[in-house]
Amino acid sequence: MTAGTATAHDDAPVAPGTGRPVPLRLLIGGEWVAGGGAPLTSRNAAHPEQVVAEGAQAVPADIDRAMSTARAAQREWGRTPIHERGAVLARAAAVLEARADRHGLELAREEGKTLGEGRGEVLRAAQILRYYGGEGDRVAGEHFTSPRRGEQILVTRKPLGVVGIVTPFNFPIAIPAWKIAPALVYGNAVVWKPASTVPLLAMRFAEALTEAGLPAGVLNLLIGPGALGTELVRHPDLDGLSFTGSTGVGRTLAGEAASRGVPFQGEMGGKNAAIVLADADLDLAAEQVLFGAFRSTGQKCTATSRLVVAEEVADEFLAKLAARLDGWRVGDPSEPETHMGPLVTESAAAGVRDAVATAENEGARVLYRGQVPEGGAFVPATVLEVDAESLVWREELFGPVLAVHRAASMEEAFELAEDSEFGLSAALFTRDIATALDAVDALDVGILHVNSESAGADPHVPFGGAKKSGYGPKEQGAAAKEFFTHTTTVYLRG
Ligand code: UN1
Repeated sequence: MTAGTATAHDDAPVAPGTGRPVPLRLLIGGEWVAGGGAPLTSRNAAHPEQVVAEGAQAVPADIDRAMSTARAAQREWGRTPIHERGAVLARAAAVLEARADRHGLELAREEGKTLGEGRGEVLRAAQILRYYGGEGDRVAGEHFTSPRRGEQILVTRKPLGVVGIVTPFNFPIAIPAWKIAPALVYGNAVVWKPASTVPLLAMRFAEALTEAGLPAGVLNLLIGPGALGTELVRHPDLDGLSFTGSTGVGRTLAGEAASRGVPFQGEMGGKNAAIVLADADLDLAAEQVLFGAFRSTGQKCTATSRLVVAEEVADEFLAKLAARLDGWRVGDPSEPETHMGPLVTESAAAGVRDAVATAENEGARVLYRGQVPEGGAFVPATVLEVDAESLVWREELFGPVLAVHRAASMEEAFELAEDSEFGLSAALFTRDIATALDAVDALDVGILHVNSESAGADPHVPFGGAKKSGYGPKEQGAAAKEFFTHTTTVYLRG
């Protein structure tokens, strides 16, 4: 095995925010190469006139090259001891930790989340790499006794082979880490297509792995449009596809994968409720609902987009939330005092503005609307009181919009929270342990937070949704091996 070329470009690193756009490259077979497709320009979400990175996209022929180089590299990588594979991930974690400030700023510029969130996300990617870097020290399979004398039964794990990874814009480095780290440590090779709005951060993640000594061909990065993801899932040589993104795209890819017998893992929409009951600590709840609904400008699949609040405390709670929003500074995310940046693109912002206007025309009552700067893809923090038919109650907007509904009882609150085809996460605010235990039974969600915001996920525990939010095995922790490996059951006699 030979190590790939470490960095994507020979130029000295450009100080983010000051210099020339970073040249975009694809990673195929360990070489950083220019794409053969249409030009791609990655712009600063707050200042669209500033170009963050630019280059040419991949074409379908690049998928063929990436797939065949991945297939060849996987044979040796899959036979490499898991501790050696893990050591590569741990070294990549150290690379990202050393560059957290620089890449955090690049992330804030390219995607639009704040500097603190951007830096935090780079460190989170490092934490995920470290977690999977230690996988060799954990339980690898199972051992059963046999009903027959002189026999034992072992269940061992093997990589799928060459897996496709399709990732969204909203966590440009953490979501790739939580798919690619387990894929690699379990011995798979990867062909990765990140969202075309965040190509620079994708390159940064791939650079960390190549600099850490990942062998050539084990990870291939293809930058390109959404259609490239469809081409990838249609490739006859693919052994699995892991996707995070919109429900519509996820269902299309799941259908393509199913028709070819390719295992599919999909993390899709959410319409996550925060439930604030009358006995809750209202100050804590206001802080956490603020974070859940408006951090990352509401662009998390785990964001709080619905609020169910007990009637008797609703006015008091909403006043506390509005007071916190008054202190929320919206602006350029690369300025340290900013709390909320723009949406990822102007077209994403236009979609959210349209949805809010439609809801208002249909009778939604505006409880709060914040200020935004001129220009850029900004949308004000918006709180709307709605009925359960409203589109902002039912559809995921992926923006800083909170739909509110009052509840007359705990039972009604749980019913309202359950009134969604999605079931990714929920947050419950109460001081009563019996109510919290009732919620564990009543709420059909993949992740339940009691007295904390609906977003957030630790690397060592399962992540994923119930109902229409998820498809296939869960992600992260030990759950990730359910997707990235298959079992061989060995009936062993001497
Ligand atoms: C988080 O809640 O911190 O796309 C992570 C998403 C999720 C990740 C959420 N898959 O937003």
